[in-house]
Amino acid sequence: MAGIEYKVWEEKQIERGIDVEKVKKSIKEFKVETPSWGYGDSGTRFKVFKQIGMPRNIFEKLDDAAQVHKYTGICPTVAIHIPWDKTDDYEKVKDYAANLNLKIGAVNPNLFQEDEYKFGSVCNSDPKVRKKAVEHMLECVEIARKVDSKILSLWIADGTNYPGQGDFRARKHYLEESLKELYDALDDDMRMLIEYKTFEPAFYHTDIADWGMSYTFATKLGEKAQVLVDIGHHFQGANVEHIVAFLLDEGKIGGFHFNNRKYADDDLIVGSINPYELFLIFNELVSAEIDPSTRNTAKNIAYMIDQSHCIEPKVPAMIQSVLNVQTAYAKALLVDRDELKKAQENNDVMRAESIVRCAFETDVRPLLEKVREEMGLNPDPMKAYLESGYEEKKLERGYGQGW
Ligand code: PSV
Ligand code: MN
Repeated sequence: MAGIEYKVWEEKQIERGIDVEKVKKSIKEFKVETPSWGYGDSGTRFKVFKQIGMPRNIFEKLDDAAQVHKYTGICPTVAIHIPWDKTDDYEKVKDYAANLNLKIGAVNPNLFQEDEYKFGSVCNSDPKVRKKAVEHMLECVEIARKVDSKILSLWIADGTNYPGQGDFRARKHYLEESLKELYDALDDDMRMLIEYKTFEPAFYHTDIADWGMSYTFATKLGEKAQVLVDIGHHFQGANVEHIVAFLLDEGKIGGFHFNNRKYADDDLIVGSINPYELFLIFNELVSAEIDPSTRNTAKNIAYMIDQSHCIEPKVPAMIQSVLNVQTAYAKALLVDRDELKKAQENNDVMRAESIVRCAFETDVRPLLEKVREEMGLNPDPMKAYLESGYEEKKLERGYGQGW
């Protein structure tokens, strides 16, 4: 059935001048990381609803991540968060992952959960606290070496709640000094990604509030430092695709975190609230993949789902997220780039807008089913997973570890 539909679909795209084989190749090459913390219990400050069958340790988180990779075929790496995933044998973690056909991806230091960090970690006015935070980041570099990861992913939760509480410029200097220590400890083939967030957990100011600040820190540090964009970390109405395009052009975007939000950093399933925004972000990414001047940067972006699900069953929520990301990417590959360029050069506003929207409105399900078949996967990953019995088997674990 999918085959017949696909033939019709393919003919239509070829008529439009789309190189379908090239599109399929790009979809097969596209990979997205999943986070270890997306598989355990999570919640809000009001309540963590415990689910039965949650992982009790990093190994069981990897078991769950392996299911996502098994059915989607595009999630071969898993990000870890220290100390949530702390263990005394990282070799074992690496080998365990390898046996599941996985690798460890970004290593995330945790600079927000110790009591000492009440007034900040690397921006704290107390040098002892800053030292502790830097040592933790250096420990994460060691861990990255052990698990063979090349990426340190930094989200600094520091900020203040009231005017006058902190000295903005002093805190900026503390941050620069701390990041420099981390930067100097990186191996030549490692990168550090600097994430920004406009708000939360601090409410008056955050020390890395937007992409311009991340960009400034990364630029001062050097080539191994890049900006990480997380969809949920902007003010309402921010044009995330423009930020992405700008950073691509500067060769300074190194990571991207997917999620969706309605009001704040809600960690909803990516593409569930604003699929058009997701598509427009991919539109910029694909356009940069084709352009020789930005291709290298675009091809080296570490893509990751960054969602801690509250009420959703974790593995299905992750599979759905991955499928939504893949769908947006596939649609962006169908934008008629030559026609769009012509329309832009002619200032043909209506035509340009309709070319972009037309790709978004294209049903890519026949294409994705075909690609999955060619990858040896079930064309319907969600159904295949739900029928596999894994969700039921997971219940034998009882209650889990939390993050
Ligand atoms: C908190 O906002 C956050 O979601 C950041 O985006 C980090 O990437 C993640 O947690 C893990 O620390
Ligand atoms: Mn993030």
